[in-house]
Amino acid sequence: MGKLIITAAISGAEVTKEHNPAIPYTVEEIGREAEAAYKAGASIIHLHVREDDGTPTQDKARFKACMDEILRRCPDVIIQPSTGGAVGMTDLERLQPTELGPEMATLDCGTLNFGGDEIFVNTENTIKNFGKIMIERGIKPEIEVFDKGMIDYAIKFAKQGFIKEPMHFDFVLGVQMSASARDLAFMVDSIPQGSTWTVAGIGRHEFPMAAIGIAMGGHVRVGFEDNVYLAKGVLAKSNGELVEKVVRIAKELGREIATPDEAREILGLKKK
Ligand code: KMH
Ligand code: ZN
Repeated sequence: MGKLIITAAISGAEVTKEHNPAIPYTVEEIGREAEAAYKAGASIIHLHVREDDGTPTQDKARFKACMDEILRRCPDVIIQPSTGGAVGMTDLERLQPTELGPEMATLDCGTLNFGGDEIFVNTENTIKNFGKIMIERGIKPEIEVFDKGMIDYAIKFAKQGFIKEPMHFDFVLGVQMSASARDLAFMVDSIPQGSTWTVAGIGRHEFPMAAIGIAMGGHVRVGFEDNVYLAKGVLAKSNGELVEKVVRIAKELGREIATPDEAREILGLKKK
């Protein structure tokens, strides 16, 4: 089996210091958490940024400050800004970090329920527009899929020229769709041959999904955005601890960890 790419979703937009005091808000905190994840074995940092008080923002200048700080500490890491941002943001707000020309960015391929009355809106036109802009700006999308229909959208929009192939998918299981081995196998079986994939299990599903994903030859995302616990009732002290746990599982299952440059090769990224 090939090497394992670990993505660390270090901050998210919804979790707060009330969930876990280690959630990073400031530029310094973001940099420190990215470094902890990178040193533990993460080759990709999936990035949301905040104001100092924790308010989620897609402000380009704030992204630039955070990305500069991350690259100062982890010069070769792959930074993958979110274009999802937080529920309720406009498309124009959400697209701001793509102006910085990152190697990757997320492309959410459908609308979904996001808890309570919240709906995370991604219309067909939004997806197509984001896809087109990413092609123009030379950014490899990570296709965020929260249920199987979003894979079908990605395939349809790739055929129409809005997404380049081979595609890289992130299966986010445990938000709208359930998270079981059967669910993951169904998703993997539904993507085009030659695609790459990562699994992000939400909450208590994080490590079971990681273990199954590693055994299946896929890649893994962990981090505070998805889960704040190291084990039941034990808050993680940093994203580094979550990545370390995945590295331990991978070692037991015989998967070596990819460096950022090895991850670039696997994903077909051009280093910028
Ligand atoms: N915060 C969610 C509304 C992404 O990063 O692209 C969107 C999200 C997905 O986290
Ligand atoms: Zn995200």
